[in-house]
Amino acid sequence: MKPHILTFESYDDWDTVPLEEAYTVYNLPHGASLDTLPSEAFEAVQAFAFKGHNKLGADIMDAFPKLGMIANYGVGFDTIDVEYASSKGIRVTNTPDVLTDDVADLAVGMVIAQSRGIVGASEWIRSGNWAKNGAFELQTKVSGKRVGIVGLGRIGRAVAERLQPFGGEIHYYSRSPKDCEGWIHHSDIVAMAEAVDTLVITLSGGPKTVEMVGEQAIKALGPNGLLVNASRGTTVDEEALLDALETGAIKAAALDVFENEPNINKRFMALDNVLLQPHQSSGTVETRKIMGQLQRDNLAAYFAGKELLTPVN
Ligand code: 8YV
Repeated sequence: MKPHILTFESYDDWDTVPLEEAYTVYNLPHGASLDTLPSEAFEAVQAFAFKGHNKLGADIMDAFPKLGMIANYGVGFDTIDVEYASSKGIRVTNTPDVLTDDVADLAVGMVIAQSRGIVGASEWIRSGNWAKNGAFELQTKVSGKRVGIVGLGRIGRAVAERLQPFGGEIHYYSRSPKDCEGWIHHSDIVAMAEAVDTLVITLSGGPKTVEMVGEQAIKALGPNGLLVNASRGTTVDEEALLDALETGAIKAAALDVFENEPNINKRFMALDNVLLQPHQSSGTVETRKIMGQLQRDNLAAYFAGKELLTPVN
């Protein structure tokens, strides 16, 4: 008999087909509550193929007495109560490394797009402004600038490596200096924000990093500063960021993540100095296929009693 699993949100066919070949699959679509599942699912499900950014806590885990494994589709697992899972002997895995390039690519893309006004420039043509009113307003140079990376993990390092050839300075914030010659270490985010033109946030989510980039750091970037967030919305004081964007305390922001996704703060909509992305940094066909494969490989290892490939606990 095939093991029973519960998948969350929706998957593409390249994931659904192999999942259904290997398992009896129940699915909890986006926004659906547990009551919508058939009653036999609760006793049967042994593992979750988890996806999305909703909370996964004790209430959901406890509803499935045979649950032994949560395979997360994503590197970040801040919405999963890993401590509770561990206390119940439930193993948790994630999908690190395979999405690093994509997240770093998008972060750098956001730096360039927002500095050079690429989205607004396209709109300038479509709206007929180029023909009617002439040249687009002058933008901000990217090369040679000082960039501060908040959190020099796998993704932060990949962002820094991509930006290094632009010839500016690379600064980074981390608790202790890392092995990266030529990059400037800061143990204080506010001091780093004062020293750079652009701040790129690549922290992991979770309670330890909540609003780590606070009002002071945002203001320290100054009126020519650009803030880019490719981590989690929780890492930034979003109200302070909105205030700074509205008053011109900083010049611009480019954000792939928000506090309340997908129903983001409406104040963002009224601002033309913020580039908005719908949490899509790992969202390429190539990477999503590999993420799905790694999630399935972890599930397969669990059911085969083998060592998990990318365990979190
Ligand atoms: C999501 C992400 O997993 O990996 C992460 O931490 O935030 C993303 O890759 C993806 O959007 C699916 O929800």
